[in-house]
Amino acid sequence: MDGLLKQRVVALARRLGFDLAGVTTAEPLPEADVALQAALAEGRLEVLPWMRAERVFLATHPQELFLPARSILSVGMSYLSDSPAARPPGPAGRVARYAWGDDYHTVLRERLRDLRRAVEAMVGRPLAAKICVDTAPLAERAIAVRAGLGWQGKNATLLSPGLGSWLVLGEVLWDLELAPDGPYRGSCGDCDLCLRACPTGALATPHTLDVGRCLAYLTIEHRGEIPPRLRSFVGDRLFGCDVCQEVCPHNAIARAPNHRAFRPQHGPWLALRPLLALTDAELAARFGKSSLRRAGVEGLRRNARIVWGNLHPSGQVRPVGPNPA
Ligand code: B12
Ligand code: SF4
Ligand code: SF4
Repeated sequence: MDGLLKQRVVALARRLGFDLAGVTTAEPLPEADVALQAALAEGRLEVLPWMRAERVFLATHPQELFLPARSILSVGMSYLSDSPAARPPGPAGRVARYAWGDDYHTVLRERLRDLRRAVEAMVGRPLAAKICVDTAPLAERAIAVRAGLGWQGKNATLLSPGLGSWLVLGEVLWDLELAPDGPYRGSCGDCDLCLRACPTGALATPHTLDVGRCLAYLTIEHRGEIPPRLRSFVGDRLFGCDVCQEVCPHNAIARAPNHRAFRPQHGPWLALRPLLALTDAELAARFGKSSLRRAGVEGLRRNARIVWGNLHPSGQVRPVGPNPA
């Protein structure tokens, strides 16, 4: 195992703008395997049609996902920025913080590609490497914990001292033998603020999220109508939910790296009116480089209608159409 090379790779990752970087082995993740299998068996992942037994197995067996892997570089980037965009006039919906700037998938993937090229130049050979940012079947938070980046909080997010949980994660699986870092050994202690703050009770048990009740799932991933019994919980949340992070004491003291890529462009607030009749062309033009795309035209229109209805509970205003007022 090469300790010196590891240090150089981690230093390079820092220079490329990653706030956190650590290395772990490509060995299976047995604890995460048990947790994910339990989530599957208990039906907590049922609403995610792609999260099936095979994917869950791959998530905790990196070498099954990418056979040549000898180590994994885990990176984290904070999207915290301390100059939010101004609130537009009129009715507006709230956007989760990770989606205020450029789409993190693109931001991290491009940097990881640069990193891979730089490491290839450093070691003088092409690398067999797989870059993952969210979309690969990989338990990214469990990997980050084992690479020493932070701990998994009771709200299920990866938290790091000084940066809190305002982090997005990425990995490179490669055929490089790098000395692993030790796992992070922090915990939430007896705090339970996030469990009590979750609007829908999706965090009834620490560390285990009931995905079907989570507003991030309902407003981003869910297709079709949101069940009427859950619509009032959406409140003014147009896209995603940050409640279980906003109440976290570690986030109250988190430092903001203010990365240019995450400069707020689409949040914290978006005007509702233009979204009520959003078209595919407008989605591409306005949100082409943003994570907001993920909800799709139908999803954003649906969410805007629900938020509009929640903001006008007396029903005197018709919550559909391009100019509902
Ligand atoms: C599916 C998914 C979702 C789903 C389900 C989320 C969930 N908690 O499972 C939905 C759509 C709801 C969602 C929401 C969000 N997501 Co999301 N999501 C994912 C995705 C694609 C897979 C996650 C997964 O495997 N879930 C299944 C569950 C079972 O896995 P898990 O929670 O990691 O499992 C652990 C726990 O069960 C834990 N555990 C169980 N019991 C116990 C007991 C103890 C004592 C301990 C310590 C641990 C523990 O061990 C397991 C393994 O680590 C990942 C990317 C990836 N490939 O990993 C992004 C990812 C987790 N999401 C991310 C983000 C940013 C979000 C949101 C913040 C977005 C938002 N603001 O709206 C919210 C956060 C909601 C929350 N509180 O988790 C980031 C998280 C970064 C971070 N700091 O943690 C990720 C890593 C994407 C990325 N590359 O950056 N997401
Ligand atoms: S994202 Fe919102 S709904 Fe989901 S667990 Fe956190 S507080 Fe609850
Ligand atoms: S609010 Fe408290 S329990 Fe929840 S993640 Fe933060 S420290 Fe952990």
